[in-house]
Amino acid sequence: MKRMLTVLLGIAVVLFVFGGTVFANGSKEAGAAPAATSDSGFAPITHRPIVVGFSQIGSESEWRTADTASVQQSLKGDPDLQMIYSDAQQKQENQIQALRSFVARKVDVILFTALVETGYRPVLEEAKAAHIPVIMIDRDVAKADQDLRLTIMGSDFVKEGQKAGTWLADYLKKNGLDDGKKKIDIAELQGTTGSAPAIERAKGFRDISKDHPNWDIAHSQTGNFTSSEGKAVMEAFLKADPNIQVLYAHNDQMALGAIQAIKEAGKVPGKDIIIVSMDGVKGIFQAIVAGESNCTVECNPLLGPQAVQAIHDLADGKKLPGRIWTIEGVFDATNAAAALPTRQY
Ligand code: GYE
Repeated sequence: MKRMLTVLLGIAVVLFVFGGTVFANGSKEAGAAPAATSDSGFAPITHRPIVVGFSQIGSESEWRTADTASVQQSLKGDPDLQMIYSDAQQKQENQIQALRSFVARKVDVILFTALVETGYRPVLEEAKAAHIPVIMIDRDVAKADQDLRLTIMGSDFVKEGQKAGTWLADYLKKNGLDDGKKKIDIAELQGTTGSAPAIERAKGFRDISKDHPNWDIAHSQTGNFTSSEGKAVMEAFLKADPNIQVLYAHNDQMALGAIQAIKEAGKVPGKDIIIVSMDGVKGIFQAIVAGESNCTVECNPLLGPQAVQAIHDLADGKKLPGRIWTIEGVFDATNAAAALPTRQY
């Protein structure tokens, strides 16, 4: 009796698997009945390859180069996936056009890094109407538009800003540089105006600075996340104010440009001006080890494996978490040299 049951069960499993396979071959175009929506709200993807449109913002920094390479390599390295890549070259209109072309080509999944937080709603609605899931990677859209994307993977930029502020408070205190009364003159190089990391890193830092009434963010301007603009803006800051004591840069790339400007102004970066920035790219590790910069708050760009995992989970009909965080650290003169040999970006 038991054996009979086992045999019957075996036949049922074979039929189920075989049936599934036949059905899978039917794919979208073959007129198969639309698959039931899964926990994610989207139909499981049964055909192969799964076509993924990846809309990247550009190549403004070492961080971005590492991020693009990680995502591209992970997608290309997976035989189940086929990537269509688009580089918006820092122009929102290019990005909207790319997203629209992904919808027209009926890709299975869109991977999307939003250059700035707002302005994508109409095209995201088009993706939704076409039942194409949108997975954000790195930079999110604004809260009001988050109903149109499935999930976001990347860093907590507010927390990064807080980590920078906390590091600075500790450093100033430890070195007897802040008595809580005398003004601390701070310059801020912001990231691309309207982008999630610029908005949130500014906010996170202020969450800490508001508890230090003598901290004065006397200068704040965008350096667009690039070394050249970081340098130019820092030059202007230094011309206007020779008393700047701290530079808070929203990424390492701008800090690296600013270090040049500080040197050219006859000052010593890392000493005359304390520098804290974000990302954790090799260049800033080297600068910290050389004493020319002071702290970097890590922001991990190696998001490719996570992206591939999310696509597979989605294809398998699993529910994706609303937010997929990356784990990161803080590096200064106490630990940068030890970590440098193992840094991957
Ligand atoms: O910090 C910066 C880049 O969006 C987190 O963009 C990313 C930021 C990163 O160009 O270097």
